[in-house]
Amino acid sequence: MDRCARFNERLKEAGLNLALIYRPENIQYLTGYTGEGNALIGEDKKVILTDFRYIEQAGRQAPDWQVVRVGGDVRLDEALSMLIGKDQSVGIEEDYVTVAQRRMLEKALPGRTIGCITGMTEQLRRVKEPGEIEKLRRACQISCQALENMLPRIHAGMTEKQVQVALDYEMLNLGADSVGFNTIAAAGVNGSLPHAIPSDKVLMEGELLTLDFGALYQGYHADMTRTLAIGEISSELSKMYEDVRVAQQMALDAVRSGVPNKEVDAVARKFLDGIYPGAFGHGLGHSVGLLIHEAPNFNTRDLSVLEPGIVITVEPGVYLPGVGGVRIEDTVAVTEDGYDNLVTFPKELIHVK
Ligand SMILES: [Mn+2]
Repeated sequence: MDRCARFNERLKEAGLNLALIYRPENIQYLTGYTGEGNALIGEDKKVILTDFRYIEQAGRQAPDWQVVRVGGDVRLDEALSMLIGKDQSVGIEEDYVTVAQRRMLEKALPGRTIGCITGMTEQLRRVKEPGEIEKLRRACQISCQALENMLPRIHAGMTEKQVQVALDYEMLNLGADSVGFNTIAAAGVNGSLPHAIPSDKVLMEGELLTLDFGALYQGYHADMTRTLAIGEISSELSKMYEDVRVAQQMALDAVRSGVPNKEVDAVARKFLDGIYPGAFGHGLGHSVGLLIHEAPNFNTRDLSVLEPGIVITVEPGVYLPGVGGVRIEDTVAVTEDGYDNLVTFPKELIHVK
């Protein structure tokens, strides 16, 4: 069954005739179209509503969808009042649509029921199709190759920002559509900030350098982290690296279909909390796809169970203020009896000059 058919089945179960989609990534998932606008979907309806700038693009990317031009002479509310029957109900993503947009709909669609489809498309997006996994694999390959290419150029004396630019350049040069998110390059004491913003700080001998980055490829996000050593580092930092590497491997070993997500988180957490109490303060991982952060997650609260086709990160870390930090992250596709690691870059500690 194709995505639209599966979506329509859920829509029917929710007792709704139509859904008006606002989230760009959900529009892309259901239609293939990546521009601005809305999608209206139902049993006998596949309509993309957009303005002049995107009419041709929508036709190319979503050939079996009707494209309705809005803007200019035709307002969105007028188009919707014609497309949605007086006796029909329509669902919207209540967690995304603004109050103003909802008021517009209520005014444009008198008498129609406006229902909620929050999470309906996201539910379908949890398990990736083989074609999606291959796009994620390509995104990860580009990211791994980018790091390999720029590794010989990393050295003490350059700044975090210079590292970021070099890594981003390599990803784009290797065919990434763009970077999937702002690259993190955090050296020395900045490494204790899990989401550090690259600064003018100069890399120094004896420091760790955490690189968290990922290419965007055909809409799909890679996510990987490696921590490198600048020259020789203290035994304290070496041990910290090794402990995180062991925790990451323990978590990977726990990944397989049927395992509760929070159990995978617990494996790494128990190990790291035993050595560095409170120093691993974030979840072990998150799914990736059309967004960099998707459900399900590896954390203490996620109640779901792993299934084949879930693509999720495994990224334990230790963060010690004033000392630094280590994080190691792979993106893996869950399989029946384990996982397929989409990130192939080695994890033995690499010392750069
Ligand atoms: Mn991540």
